Amino acid sequence: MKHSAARRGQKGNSKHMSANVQQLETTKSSALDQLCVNTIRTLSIDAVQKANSGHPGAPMGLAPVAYVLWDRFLRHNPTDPRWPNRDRVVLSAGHASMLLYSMLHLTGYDLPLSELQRFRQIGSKCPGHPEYNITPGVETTTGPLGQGVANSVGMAITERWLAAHFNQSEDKIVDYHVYSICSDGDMMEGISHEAAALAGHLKLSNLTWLYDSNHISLDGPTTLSYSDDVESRFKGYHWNVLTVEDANDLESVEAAIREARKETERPTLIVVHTHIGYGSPNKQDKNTSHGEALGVEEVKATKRFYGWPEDAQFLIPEDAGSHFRKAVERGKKLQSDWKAKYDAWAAKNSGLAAQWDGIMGGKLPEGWDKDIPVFPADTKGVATREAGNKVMNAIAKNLPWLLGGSADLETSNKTKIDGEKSFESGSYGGRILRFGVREMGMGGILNGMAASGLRVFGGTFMVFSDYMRGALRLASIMELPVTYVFTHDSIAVGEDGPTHEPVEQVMSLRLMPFMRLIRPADANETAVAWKMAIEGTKHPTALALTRQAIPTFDRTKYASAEGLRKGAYVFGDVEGTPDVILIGTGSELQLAVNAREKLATEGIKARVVSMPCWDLFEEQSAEYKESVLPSAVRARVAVEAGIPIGWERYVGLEGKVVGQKQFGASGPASEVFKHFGFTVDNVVDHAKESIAVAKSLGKR
Ligand SMILES: Cc1ncc(C[n+]2csc(CCOP(=O)(O)OP(=O)(O)O)c2C)c(N)n1
Repeated sequence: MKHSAARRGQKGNSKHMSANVQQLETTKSSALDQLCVNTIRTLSIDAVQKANSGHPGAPMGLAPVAYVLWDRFLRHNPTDPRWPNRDRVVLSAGHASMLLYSMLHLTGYDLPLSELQRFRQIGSKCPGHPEYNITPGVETTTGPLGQGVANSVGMAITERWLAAHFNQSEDKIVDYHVYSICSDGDMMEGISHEAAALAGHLKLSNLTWLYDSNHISLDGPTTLSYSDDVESRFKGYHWNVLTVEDANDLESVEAAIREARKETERPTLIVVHTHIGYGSPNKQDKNTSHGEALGVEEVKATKRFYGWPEDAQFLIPEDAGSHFRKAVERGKKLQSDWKAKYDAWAAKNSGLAAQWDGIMGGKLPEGWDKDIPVFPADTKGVATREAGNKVMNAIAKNLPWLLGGSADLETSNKTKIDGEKSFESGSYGGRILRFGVREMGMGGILNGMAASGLRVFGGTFMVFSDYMRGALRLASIMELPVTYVFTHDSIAVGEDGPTHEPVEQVMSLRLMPFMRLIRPADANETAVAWKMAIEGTKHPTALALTRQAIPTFDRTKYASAEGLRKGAYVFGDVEGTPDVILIGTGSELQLAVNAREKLATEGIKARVVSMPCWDLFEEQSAEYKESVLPSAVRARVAVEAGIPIGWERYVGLEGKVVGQKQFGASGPASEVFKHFGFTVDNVVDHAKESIAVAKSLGKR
């Protein structure tokens, strides 16, 4: 325990608040500052104690940092948390959520004390970890360590792009700063390495990370597993690196942030040395202050140390409260000054202003989809990744705020926006994002961009979607309309072999609530899939696209590709009740179509259903579902070159699945396909088997 040093600026433990205020010594900061810092600490402690769950230690250590940041730097308007030019704060160490909730409450956001008192309870605006869309002022959902800092890079990229796109030499309407508060855990996670490296490369000087260096993580001291030279690491990433030796020294914290704000070439990392559980006689500097309430007696002892009335709960001393609330008037003024600038700018730049309103209002420009092509029938066809490129480009032409790129697989993923520049330092208006081989980073960055209003997409091989899974999950939780271009979507990858051939990925993405996995069966379904992805403002969309050419179906012979909108549709039918239903997705629909023809020569009537998106199908009415998959027909076969588990949902116990139960193999794609049974004959055999099983049970 280093209480003698830690007590700096404080003494006395009188039970009377007014007396305490007077007794607080002011060495480097004022008594009011100390009172405010301790208000943040005690609110956080009390909420965790009341919930008997949560993480008090980090807010106790970080309170001075948060105080200086909000009090002396942050340009925000608590009465309009969505003011577009506000500074962003991302609490990447989401477990320290009470720090953020305390700041939002104290500075006047619509987050009443009663919500803090219901911390971690069902329906509270103060859930265990900060959640986007639940709490006003929370910029992104955090908790899975490392994701928040990656989001902050996406937000900083967005600011640079908006500034390049909208600011005019005489009128600048975009100039916000992005801060992220992060912890040892954030620093250890690989995603922070990827995101930091890219931020340094892009020279994002509008980004500052405040690193809570307290040498403690969940299991104990960080020395158990962590000895990175963080300063050197970030210098190696071309960051500006600053150090604050003592977080309680408010002036040092302020000086460091001021320094960061002056930087014009590099993002800044401020390593702030803090004490986890600061002020707790028995838990400071210990992991016991990390993940559980301090305990009733320890709370009292800690409050005594702060010079706080030990029995007071959720106490906000009047002086502290009114000081924090100054943020409200300050914020209103900041926003109204900005609005005047904006109005002058908008009067001169009506076209840009319409785009700005579109972005900020989540609206699409008139005619955004007018150039999407219709692909002519073609038996040889085109790979859906190629078709996807054409469709995406047709959209990008009329949707100026569609940005995207790939994790170094542009030529494979076909994600290039034609005629556009790359987003690079010195050329921040480019719309092609170059993530490098950083899938995890890409996922987190895309989320930060989408949360800032831009429409974004990112590509990699389907098999590497696993690397991005944490970010995909958060996009789904946050309901962000990110589009993922996952090409090479089956064992038809071929020669690269099992490491590059997705088997379980397509099905596993269907498991993720809110994620729309769409596996289009030809070029025209790809066009509708992209349309759905862009029209939607809530769902992330994972497009599963083929490497290999597949036929573009003749839609005069088969149903319209618009059927994709319903998730599944009758693609080719028969007179009367079918003997069997063949369900196909993506590149395997052609097997179902050809099997249908072969079965017809034997007098067996097969209906073909194209089922590119389970989630969309599940949203349809019972009548519609029955019209596609009539319950009277039990003989069914699903054909998909992926793990079969799950297809029972649609083929039932009498049905069969032509799927891929094991990892793939290296060889020419067509050979690999045949080797694992993806042939018309095999589908026909499965259809007959299913018919036999159904018949044996007295069903059709
Ligand atoms: C990706 C991920 N892995 C594990 C966890 C569980 N977890 C929460 S906090 C934490 C470590 C805490 O250490 P640190 O980041 O240093 O925070 P501090 O203890 O200083 O508050 C862990 C492992 C998590 N939230 N996210």
